[in-house]
Amino acid sequence: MKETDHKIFVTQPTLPNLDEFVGALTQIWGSKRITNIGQFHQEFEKQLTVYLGVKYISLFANGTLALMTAIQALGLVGEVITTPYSFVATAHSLWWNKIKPVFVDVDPVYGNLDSDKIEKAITEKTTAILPVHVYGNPCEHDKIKAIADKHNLKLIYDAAHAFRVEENGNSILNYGDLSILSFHATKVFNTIEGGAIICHDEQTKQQIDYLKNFGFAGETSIVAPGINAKMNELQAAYGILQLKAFKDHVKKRQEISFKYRELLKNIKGIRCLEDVDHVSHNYSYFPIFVDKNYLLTRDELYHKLKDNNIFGRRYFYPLISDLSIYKALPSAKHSNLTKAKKMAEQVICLPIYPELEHIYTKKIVSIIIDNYNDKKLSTNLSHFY
Ligand code: T4K
Repeated sequence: MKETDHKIFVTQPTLPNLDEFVGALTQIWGSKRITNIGQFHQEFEKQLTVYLGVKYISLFANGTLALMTAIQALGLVGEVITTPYSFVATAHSLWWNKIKPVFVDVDPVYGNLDSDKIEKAITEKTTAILPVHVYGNPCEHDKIKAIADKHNLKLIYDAAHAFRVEENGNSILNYGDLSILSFHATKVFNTIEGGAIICHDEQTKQQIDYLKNFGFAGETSIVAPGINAKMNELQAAYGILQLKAFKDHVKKRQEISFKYRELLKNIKGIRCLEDVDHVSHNYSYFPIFVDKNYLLTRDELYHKLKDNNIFGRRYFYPLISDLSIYKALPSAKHSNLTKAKKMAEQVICLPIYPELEHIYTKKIVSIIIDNYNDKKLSTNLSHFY
């Protein structure tokens, strides 16, 4: 196939070694234990706590069910302060728990909840704060925790993008009362579908384990109105194998990120995100922000890439607060969410995944640079080739 005919998507999942997976499947076929917290589920939880540097982890069928259950486990009601600049599952998880999301604007650089704006949004109905580590970049945890403590609020992090992100050598999954992960096929670490809740004590872990299994505490004892949200044995076995290659995958993603950044750094009207000091990143996404100084609008560039078989994504556009389900909420007004609105209107996530070949990153950069006829940049690009 010619390079020009090949479709490149925003991501492509990495899969474990097939022979090793068949080995695990053979074991599962032999035992006939395929779900309900079997041997692989327990082993994967054990390995993940060590691998991620967290105390307790409970595996889930997906990140959305993990977040819905985390909210239920903390007994949240009323209003929860969150961000409009995220995937819809963040707000939907509140909706499923009959909680009103209160949207607060984001910081204009990384797109995380603006900690300086949280306090103003607290009312007598507020029970928690639900920030998102967008693209895996850590929120301002110290400031947010201080606000939560001062107002006696719970703190749940939607850490769907933050698998193995560390700040000063500590996992950011340890922040807050609870954090949730997503292991969806499009995530930096996948179990096809999957997710997890991270917590700090055995009692909370036990409660979460009950909730993800209908509330069963024993054969005839049901202690809560739980749901069925368990990860099955096949996915857990797949996940254990995925751990082996994760570090190598992050290294490849980092190389691609650095190349994109180097080549795009002098393009007028294109902004990339820089690494955060003292943070070890997972390079899960590569967002660029297109402003009016670029020769095309964001959507023109997005479609131009598409016309050339490059399928980036506008994560996160539209803003959650602009969706028909949420836009009538008082906190959804644009006047309050100007930074989030701007980011949503400027973003394109460029393709990034370990197996993305050099010729395609080169092609993507060329398409962007072709709109900017500067000889110096062509020279710059020639280093890359
Ligand atoms: N919180 C946050 C902050 C999240 O970002 C998410 C999920 C959640 C919570 C909820 O977690 P989960 O319940 O999903 O575990 C994707 C994902 O479905 C979603 O998991 C993710 N966030 C969101 C940001 O992106 P789509 O609709 O953009 O995915 P889709 O199917 O269009 O895939 C994108 C591209 O990836 C495709 O064009 C091709 C490629 N792809 C995709 C799949 C599924 C493959 O090559 N192979 C595949 O199997 O939502």
